[in-house]
Amino acid sequence: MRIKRYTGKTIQEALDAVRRDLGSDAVILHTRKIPATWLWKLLRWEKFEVIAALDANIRNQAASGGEMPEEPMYPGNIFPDKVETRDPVIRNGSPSHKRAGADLSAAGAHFIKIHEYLLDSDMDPELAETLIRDSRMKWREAQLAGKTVKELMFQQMTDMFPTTNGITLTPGARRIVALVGPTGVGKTTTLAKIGALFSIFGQKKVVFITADTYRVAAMEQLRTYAEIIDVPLEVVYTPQDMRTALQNHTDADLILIDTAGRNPRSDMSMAELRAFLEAAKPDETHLVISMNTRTYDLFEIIDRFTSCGINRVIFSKLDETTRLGPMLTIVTSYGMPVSYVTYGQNVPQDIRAAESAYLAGCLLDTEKVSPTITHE
Ligand SMILES: Nc1nc2c(ncn2[C@@H]2O[C@H](COP(=O)(O)OP(=O)(O)OP(=O)(O)O)[C@@H](O)[C@H]2O)c(=O)[nH]1
Ligand SMILES: [Mg+2]
Repeated sequence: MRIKRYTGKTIQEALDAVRRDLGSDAVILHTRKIPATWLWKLLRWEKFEVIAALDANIRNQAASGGEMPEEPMYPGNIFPDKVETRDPVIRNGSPSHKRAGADLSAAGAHFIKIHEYLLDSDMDPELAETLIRDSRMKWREAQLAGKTVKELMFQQMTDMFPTTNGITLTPGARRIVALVGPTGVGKTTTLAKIGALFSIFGQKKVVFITADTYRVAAMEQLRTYAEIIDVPLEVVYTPQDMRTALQNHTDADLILIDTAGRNPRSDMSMAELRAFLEAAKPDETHLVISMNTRTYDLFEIIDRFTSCGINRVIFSKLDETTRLGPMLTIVTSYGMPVSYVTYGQNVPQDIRAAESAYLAGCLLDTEKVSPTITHE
């Protein structure tokens, strides 16, 4: 099977290139408008992308009513029984190579469907392509080891997700953790969830510090959580206040710092945030990003917050989207590990320490986002 990417000033131009190169049997996996750079906007340029595949075996069988799945498959149904059960060799692994041709074709159909699914999940097309290509290269070996296509893909993705499994405390050492991010992504709620996990379930000495003094409501929000969870809250107005607050709690196990939501495009507000963080010297700075943010904006957000020394990412609001592909795009592009994921407004239930297999499962829709509280 050949999978290739084509671009053109119009969709038609890209499709014509597909037809010229792969012929009219090519399968269109994905089309999209490429987000415009400022220069393109200025020049009023537009660019479109088409990902197409050609698999001679599959097409031949489709023509004879063979292995090609006829029905469209949607997220949540990417591993339909039809393909799985139709080919027991692929499902269970095979001791012989007698049916190797048929196996490859059915597996090829499966890979195409998974590729489509990954693109639908908003994963970066190049990453999706690499993932499929690498998996196909490992397919024969995996098949001999008794793996299904689904299991192979799952393993590939699991290996690509760096995670920290939440925050780890060292006995006798205080850990300072700051949460930063754009407005409204769930920083304060997430901070309350983490605080509750460590304080109530982990019996650790937790202290909240908030540097978000712009809105009375913001302070009240964290104060309410602090009262419910029964942990001290320090409100700091200046970087000097931050230093004093930290000196007041040298015996804490975990200091959780909430910050005001920042517009990453505002240099002044980012400089202010940096001043607070320089005073706090956090051991960990987690960037909270909401999964319902447009992919293009996600990159700008991360680029801008990099100046704040972020070294972890928290993916929030997983419950508000079915398109989770950007999670893998982000961690592979920036090499930044995921610490937590959140999937609802309930404190403290709707949070989970991030594990690679869980994230790969979410992405492949094999793992339902679960309300299980995990805490080491
Ligand atoms: N659906 C959903 N809603 C969430 C999640 N986390 C937080 N929220 C909601 O998102 C809204 C904003 O949450 P906050 O915690 O105030 O967000 P913030 O980042 O602190 O906002 P600012 O301080 O204003 O920048 C609230 O209504 C939360 O209940 C989540 O994982 N899923
Ligand atoms: Mg907040």
